[in-house]
Amino acid sequence: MIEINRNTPERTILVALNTGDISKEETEEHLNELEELASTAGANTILKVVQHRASVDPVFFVGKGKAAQLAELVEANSIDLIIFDDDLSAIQLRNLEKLINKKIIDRSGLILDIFASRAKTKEAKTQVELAQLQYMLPRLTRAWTHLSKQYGGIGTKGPGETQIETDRRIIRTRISNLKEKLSKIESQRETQSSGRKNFITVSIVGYTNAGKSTLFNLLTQAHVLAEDKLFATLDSTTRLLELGKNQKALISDTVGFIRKLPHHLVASFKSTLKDVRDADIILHVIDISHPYYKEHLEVVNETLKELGCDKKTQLKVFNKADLIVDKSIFDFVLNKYSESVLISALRGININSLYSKLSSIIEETFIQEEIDIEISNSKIASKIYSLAEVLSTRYDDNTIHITYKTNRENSNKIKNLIRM
Ligand SMILES: Nc1nc2c(ncn2[C@@H]2O[C@H](COP(=O)(O)OP(=O)(O)OP(=O)(O)O)[C@@H](O)[C@H]2O)c(=O)[nH]1
Ligand SMILES: [Mg+2]
Repeated sequence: MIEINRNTPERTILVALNTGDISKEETEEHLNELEELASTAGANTILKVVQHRASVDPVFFVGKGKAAQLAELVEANSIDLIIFDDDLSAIQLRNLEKLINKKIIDRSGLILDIFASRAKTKEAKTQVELAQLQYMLPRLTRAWTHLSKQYGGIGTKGPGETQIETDRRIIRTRISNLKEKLSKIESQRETQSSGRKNFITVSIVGYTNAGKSTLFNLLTQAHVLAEDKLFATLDSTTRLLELGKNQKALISDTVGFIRKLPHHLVASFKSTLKDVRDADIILHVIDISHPYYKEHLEVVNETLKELGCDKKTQLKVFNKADLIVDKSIFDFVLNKYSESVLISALRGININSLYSKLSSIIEETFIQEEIDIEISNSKIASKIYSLAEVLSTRYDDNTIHITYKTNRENSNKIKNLIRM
């Protein structure tokens, strides 16, 4: 595991490579975000280095000259740690470590480290450990360099390799144990959530630090930790949301997204993200005061796609409107994104408009229907209970009249059941 000493901030250099696919300003913004991540992990950024280069160097990631320059900067500035904004291959990592002789990590390693230090529940801890081990497995060459030093360098390939093989075997066993543990947690969740099917479910998603937990607390009087830090929330919390007109929904707050979120992390957070995958409606919170809010919005939509949630009904909630000086941005946003609302979760501005939008989406998404089934067909009746909110049942000779409310997808399922 990557250890970052949390007592004395490690003096750090951040490195980005621009291969011409994004602008200079964007690279700068990516590095600023990396600096925030680094500071969340307890590192102190001393220098930021950008290299403009047509392609990634397979040997050192940056060019050979740049790598040598990094080694000099490390010496001159007593640097402890170098963080690369993109993922390094095992070979690049090994070569850089040999050349620079300091701890080197990449963005994924940094994000995993933050998740590891923030994880509180058994579920989050298991998920993070799984992602960390999967990330580590192909990078075990570091142990080789470590051992080769211990045994005296070149010619010690034998013992080094044996050690790596042993380490790999231990890690693989641990990975399969963790996967088993997670699938148990997932099936427990399945049982817990089966009682929720009668409710409409709303899931708050968004870029990290957008204000999701602040909004969740405001809507539900919950006390989820909300702070000006990346990844303050790692778990899911669900509460009842009362929207008036007898409308009730279950709403959940969950972990935020970020660009270049490690793939293993998304995969192993599947059980935490179950609320998002099961949701009827997505409340997508965007920090409109952030200069790169449009990019954040895209990143979140991409991640939702990865989770198979891109077709769900989505209401965009542009938050932190209180920080906007140039009000013309409001018109722009409301024109560009039709299903959207502008609020300030912190100051409680325009929350009524959010309530009424949400309420009308629920009205549109959920249709009320009535169906008649034969009393002997009680199996279908119980299926309807699991697919819809049953409003009333009336018995009449051999028939049950059921009135229910459900979304279109489940409504079609019910109709198919009757046809069978
Ligand atoms: N000015 C202003 N600040 C806000 C608003 N909403 C949230 N914040 C602040 O933004 C910071 C992040 O808020 P959170 O609610 O923790 O954000 P989050 O999206 O849950 O973040 P993570 O869980 O870390 O992904 C906190 O310092 C909040 O006080 C708002 O409407 N206006
Ligand atoms: Mg949060």
